Amino acid sequence: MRDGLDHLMARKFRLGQSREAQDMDHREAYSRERGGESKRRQQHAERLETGIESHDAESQLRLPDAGPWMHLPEATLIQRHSQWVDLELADRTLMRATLGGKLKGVRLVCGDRVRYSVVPVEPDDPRFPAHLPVRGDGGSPEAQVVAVMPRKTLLRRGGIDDREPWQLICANADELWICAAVVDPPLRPGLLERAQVLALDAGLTFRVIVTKRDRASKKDTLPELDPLREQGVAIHETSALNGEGVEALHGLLVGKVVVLLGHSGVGKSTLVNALHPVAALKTGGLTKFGTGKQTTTASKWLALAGGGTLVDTPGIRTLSVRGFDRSLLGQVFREFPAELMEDPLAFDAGDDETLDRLNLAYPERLQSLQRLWQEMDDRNPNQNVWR
Ligand SMILES: Nc1nc2c(ncn2[C@@H]2O[C@H](COP(=O)(O)OP(=O)(O)OP(=O)(O)O)[C@@H](O)[C@H]2O)c(=O)[nH]1
Ligand SMILES: [Mg+2]
Repeated sequence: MRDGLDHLMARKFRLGQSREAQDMDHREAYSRERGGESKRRQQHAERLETGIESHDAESQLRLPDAGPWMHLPEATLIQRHSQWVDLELADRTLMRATLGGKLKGVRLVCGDRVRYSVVPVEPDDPRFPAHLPVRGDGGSPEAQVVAVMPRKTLLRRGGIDDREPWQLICANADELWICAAVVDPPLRPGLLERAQVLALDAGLTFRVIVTKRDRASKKDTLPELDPLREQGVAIHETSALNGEGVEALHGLLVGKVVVLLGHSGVGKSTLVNALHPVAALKTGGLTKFGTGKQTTTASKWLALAGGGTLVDTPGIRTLSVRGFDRSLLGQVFREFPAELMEDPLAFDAGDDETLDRLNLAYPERLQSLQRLWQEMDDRNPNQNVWR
């Protein structure tokens, strides 16, 4: 230490600098460094903006190799919590687990098939409160998830900016059922098209479930569904209250993993309870504005006695399609002519002459197409650097 100080003093002396001069040096060096850093930030932002550099959004979805852990038992992740996850084991019992260090930075999602090892936990471990369902004789054997198996499918939605390019909804599902109430809450424009994009991207069968049929006369239908009906999308009219159409859904569920998606208050959890009374999920009423109350707060995987699986999800306001491939839109807006699908933004959706010339069956869908087209390419680079 002494040597080091001597060395510094000697150096200072050699340089012949006063303390003041040295302080000046430091300040200058500091501001030069700061200047360099902000320049680097600026250059980085420019590179992102011009597309020279891009965030590898897919890298966030990559899973570490599960190979070394294949000797461990496999389970399904049925619900995520902030600190732990709930697993359903092969014998259908539940177990609470933490995530192993190897999975740091890996985003797990409801429906993931994981490998776990059983670990003894201290009874006072706050991550395992005593009132939680514990498997076995109450001796608190719990688990640690150490690996995630490759996903058969991955249902995801676009994130807000490049720091979180994807928000994961469910892994290993087969079908996406979008729920829409025939009356309250109203269907937001674009929700159906967006859900269709998500289903196409994940390779899931897409169905529409119209709920609360008992609250409207047979004549009342959702006009937004007409284009989908023409495309041959399956639309199922149901009422969880009087059981209409519920039995038919049982048949569709056999051997399938189905994700229910829709606005808050459309009756997703009520439908799950009708199909699977054991679930006894909490359901909520509607606000005075006819919107839902965000009753369900986390996705939950529910294996049915009949062999299928339902995944109940929290209500959504909208679904971002940021980052999805524009070629998917060709299948969603199938009725539109090819010239329109090449560059939808080249057409003025507010111009009657253009609309007459294009002779569209559902001209109101042009605006929706344009919005989705733009959103898919929305890079929002300024939010993704250094925050
Ligand atoms: N009349 C009628 N009401 C229904 C039906 N299904 C659901 N509801 C009512 O709609 C309200 C909302 O139902 P939930 O099942 O909590 O809706 P949710 O979609 O799960 O809502 P979030 O969990 O907030 O996303 C409740 O008051 C239900 O009783 C139905 O088929 N008929
Ligand atoms: Mg719910």
